[in-house]
Amino acid sequence: MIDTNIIKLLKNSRRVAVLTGAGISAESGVPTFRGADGLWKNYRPEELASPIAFRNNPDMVWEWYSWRKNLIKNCAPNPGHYALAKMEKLFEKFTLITQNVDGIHRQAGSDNILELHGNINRNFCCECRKEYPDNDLVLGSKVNRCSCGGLIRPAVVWFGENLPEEVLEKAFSAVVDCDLFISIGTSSVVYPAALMPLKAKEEGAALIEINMEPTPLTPESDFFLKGACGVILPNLMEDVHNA
Ligand code: BV8
Repeated sequence: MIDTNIIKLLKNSRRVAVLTGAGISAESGVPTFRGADGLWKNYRPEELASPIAFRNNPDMVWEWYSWRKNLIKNCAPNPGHYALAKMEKLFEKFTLITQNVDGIHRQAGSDNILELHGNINRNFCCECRKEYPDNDLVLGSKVNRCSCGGLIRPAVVWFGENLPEEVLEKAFSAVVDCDLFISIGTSSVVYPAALMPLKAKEEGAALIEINMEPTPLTPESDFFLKGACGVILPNLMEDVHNA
């Protein structure tokens, strides 16, 4: 049973912003980054998810993304994704801001999604920016080249790269406008995403965090729901429905 104060908060909120991280896709089989079996266990992020890494060793970086693309292709939405898709319909305004690049929120039926860090299923040429779907490329250990000769990279935001301006602007306007902010399944260490719950709170929003363990955000949260989001979110939706 979820704390009745949280149910009341959800019932009384009109404009909600949600930030998700890798934790929401963990129960779909997508590895997280910083957990015990995380992607960053064997590599430092800068060695793989940065423009310098790609420039220095495009084949190695492309092989890592090919491995992730093939893995994500077999990952389906879990009850946490579906609960968020349902939650979207409860409020006057609902913005789903995600750090995830796996595209699973859209598969689950969410609509107003802001992909802060891009989407692993899209690719473009570093030189002429021509876009390439995965089906036009060879996934594996050799990077692909564009007809112009440029290297083709995944359409994700790497460390040291700016986030897409329009997406960032829309995200921050939802952050300052919301009366409830829910941070779900993120270690809250990657910026500027990690600033968003703090900014929402500063602007007067209530702040709920859902995670398997405390994060640097937890002390700032009004409510911390400890546990798996694939369990907590459906329970939350059921309690709100029955309230
Ligand atoms: C930028 C690429 C301007 C795609 C990723 C201050 C302000 C601005 C920038 C910075 C700053 N300080 C430092 C920076 C630089 C840097 C940064 O934040 N570094 C950190 C590491 C200190 N930020 C940037 O470079 C950003 N760009 O700001 O541009 C600029 C330009 C130049 C110089 C300065 C500034 C770009 C950031 C984006 C990087 N790209 N990924 C890809 O390959 O995927 S980041 C990567 O981390 C993923 O995108 C991921 O989404 C993101 C965050 O990780 P999480 O989603 O939180 O995942 P994690 O594994 O860490 O945690 C999972 C959590 O889930 C855990 O807490 C776990 O307990 C929980 N969990 C697990 N299972 C469950 C669960 N919870 C509930 N239920 C479960 N079942």
